[in-house]
Amino acid sequence: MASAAAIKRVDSIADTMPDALRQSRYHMKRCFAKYIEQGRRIMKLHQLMSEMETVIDDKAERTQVLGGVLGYILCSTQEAVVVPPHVVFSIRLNPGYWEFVKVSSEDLSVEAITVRDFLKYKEALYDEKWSNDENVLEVDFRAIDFSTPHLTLSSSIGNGIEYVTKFTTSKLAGKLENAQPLVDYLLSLNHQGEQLILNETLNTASKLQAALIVTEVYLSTLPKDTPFQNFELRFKEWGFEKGWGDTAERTKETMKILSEVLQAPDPLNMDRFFSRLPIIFNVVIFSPHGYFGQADVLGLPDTGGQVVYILDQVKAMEEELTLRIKQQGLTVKPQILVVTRLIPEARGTKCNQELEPINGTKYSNILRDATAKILDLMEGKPDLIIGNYTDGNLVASLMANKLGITQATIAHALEKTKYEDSDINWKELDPKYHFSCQFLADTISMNATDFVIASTYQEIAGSKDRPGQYESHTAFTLPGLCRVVSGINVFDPKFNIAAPGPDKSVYFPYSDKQKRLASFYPAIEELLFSKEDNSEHLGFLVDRKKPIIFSMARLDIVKNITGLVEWYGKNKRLRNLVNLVVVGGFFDPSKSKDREEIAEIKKMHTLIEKYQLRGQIRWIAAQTDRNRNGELYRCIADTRGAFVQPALYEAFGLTVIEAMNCGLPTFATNQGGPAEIIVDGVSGFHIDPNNGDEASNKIADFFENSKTDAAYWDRFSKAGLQRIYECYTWKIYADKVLNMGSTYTFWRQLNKEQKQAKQRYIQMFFNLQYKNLVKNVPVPSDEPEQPAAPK
Ligand code: UDP
Ligand code: LCN
Repeated sequence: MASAAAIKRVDSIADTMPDALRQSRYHMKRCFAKYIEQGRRIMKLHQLMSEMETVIDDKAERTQVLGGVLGYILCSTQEAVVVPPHVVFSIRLNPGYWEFVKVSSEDLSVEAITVRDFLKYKEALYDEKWSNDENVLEVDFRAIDFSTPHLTLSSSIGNGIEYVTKFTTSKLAGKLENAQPLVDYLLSLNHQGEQLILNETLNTASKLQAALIVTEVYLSTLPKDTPFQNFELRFKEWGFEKGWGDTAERTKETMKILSEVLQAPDPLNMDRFFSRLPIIFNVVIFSPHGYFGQADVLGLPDTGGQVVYILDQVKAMEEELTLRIKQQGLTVKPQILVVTRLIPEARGTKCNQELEPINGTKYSNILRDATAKILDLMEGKPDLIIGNYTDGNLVASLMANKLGITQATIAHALEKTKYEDSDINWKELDPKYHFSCQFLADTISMNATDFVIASTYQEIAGSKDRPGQYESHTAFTLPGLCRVVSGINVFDPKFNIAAPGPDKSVYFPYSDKQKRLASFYPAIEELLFSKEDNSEHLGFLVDRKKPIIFSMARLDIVKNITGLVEWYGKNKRLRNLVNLVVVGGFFDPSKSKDREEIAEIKKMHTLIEKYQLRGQIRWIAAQTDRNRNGELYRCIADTRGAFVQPALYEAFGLTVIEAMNCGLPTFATNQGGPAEIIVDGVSGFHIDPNNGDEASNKIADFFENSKTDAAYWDRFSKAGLQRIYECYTWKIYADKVLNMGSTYTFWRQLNKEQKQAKQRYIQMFFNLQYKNLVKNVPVPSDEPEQPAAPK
């Protein structure tokens, strides 16, 4: 394959493709003739390639054709629309960079076309009349994005806060007066009406600069640990209020950082200064999806990793907020409210309680009600609103706009990329999944929000070969409804990566012998090895000396637990080496109300019979006790086993980091977040869920190597742990997210006009289009469920 170097960044595809086609003119003419043979259709890359293979059947010739620029362009193609005599390509050379060209199969001429034209060709295959209508609704968020600076390098995507700090710095640079917006912002800081940091005495940059110099000298005369209260009154007279620090030393440091910023703004000091400012005290987190509770909910419909993520996130943020507020010298108590649905029929959970304190926190609660109650409980407005998943993000956007508060969104998983052609096919899928509402709600909230928290780079901008989840909202079309020519720009500096971590008190290494929860051993022994089937487990393990390969997930199609069972069933070598234990769903399909789950339960039974797996497999029903689950991972590690996450697509994959933090060598899908969590062959292994033979042989190789070399297993166990310590901890997360909260609160202030313009556009779209669309979604009842769009 040709390298990227063959195409210079300045050249467009329309510039380079004609020459490339000319060089293989004979083969290309035949290839394009083949492509148009079947008439109008959409072709994906694998179809383009396999039809090319039938035309150029000589491998050496094919390699030669694909070896040049042409190969590079073709392999970067995401899809092609065949409209004889033309083939229209959408090409993505780099994450975030798309080009569209129209190639004539007759003379191989190439014409650059716009994204709008590309979408029109595509949608015309589904609804030609609508597509040709000049007056269809076009959504174009780029048109109102007139002043926010954007990134240009694919490699910078996801580092938004770093660039926002740089952009802010340059806005404030130059003359001292340019720093006035910062002074105004500092003057606006308060907690429930009590002024913080500055008062009106210091209302200009020059007054502030002079006062800081004098005050720093004064602070140098005090013992370092002098409490702020000792000089509070004198400070007030000079124009300084509380919030700089708890001691003379910390106050002096913070002042020094601000002096540096005023002298010559630089991103490093700017970032340090904002991380110290008292901006965030009260946070509201929206999570209306599924059953939000602290016990007995995991495994209920729509209730998976998000709930785990949010509860762990609250603990980490409360801890970090408490520390920061103390260091700011304030006595305020932080408050975090998780707002969710109150479910009267709560299935034995606490989801019918209006207010429930969050375990492991002092000041955080779950609230199952809305705005007025929030203002009441917090005794004022929150400082930051965080949305979760489509519904939570939309509600958060509405409330943040209403109250004028900084907003963050967390997708966990966007659904659009999980189902091929889900946009263009929306009419067919809507009765089941309501994707039209979901994709537009996602697009609204990702535009409305001040910053986006993503777990991985791939979530935003994908990888070299696969577009990111957010990136798939750049342009799409819902024929008959609207054409989104610019949905989101992944180069917007609002995108940030802050990955979650495992709860270390629950998922700790198997080798931490003193911490192990021995009280669970009898139950786990029963769960894994007892001989009789019951309502909690099915199947048994004859040879208990073998290591165990383990997987645990909701029993959704996309989780592919049945795929793993089939790979195992087919691979004799693997079956000889290890036993298989899977946790997921339950055994009686008539008890499920979820179509996908029912199908998967039936498939599990069929596979166990088909491959005669009894004696080598243990299927355990969904588990809700996190502490026992932690011990279960560790007991699997005791067998010197491994964790396997075989999903067809996984947005992030909490089980992957939980297993790794228990010291369990981990094999995880290369489709989605796990591809980034694990460095293949170093901290674990990637497996291709679409190539079961290769995946099961990779796992078998690992166990063969571990058999001949005992250190081999240990190496991967330790490297997995190391990876989590370095990159996936809630401490790193909370620190990053609170810094974002502070920085983007100032940023939205600096870009007020732009923000307002966008908000007006969003409101119009929401009121005229979205509200009508939502009316078509039936109110859920307790009837058999539509399969929830997976979480
Ligand atoms: N989980 C669980 N019991 C189960 C299945 C899953 O406790 O039977 C937990 C698992 O430990 C993890 C979360 O649910 O914390 C699943 O999160 P993940 O990100 O892997 O997938 P999601 O369900 O969010 O798609
Ligand atoms: C939703 C998913 O699908 C998972 O991949 C994530 O790990 C989980 O949410 C937490 O963000």
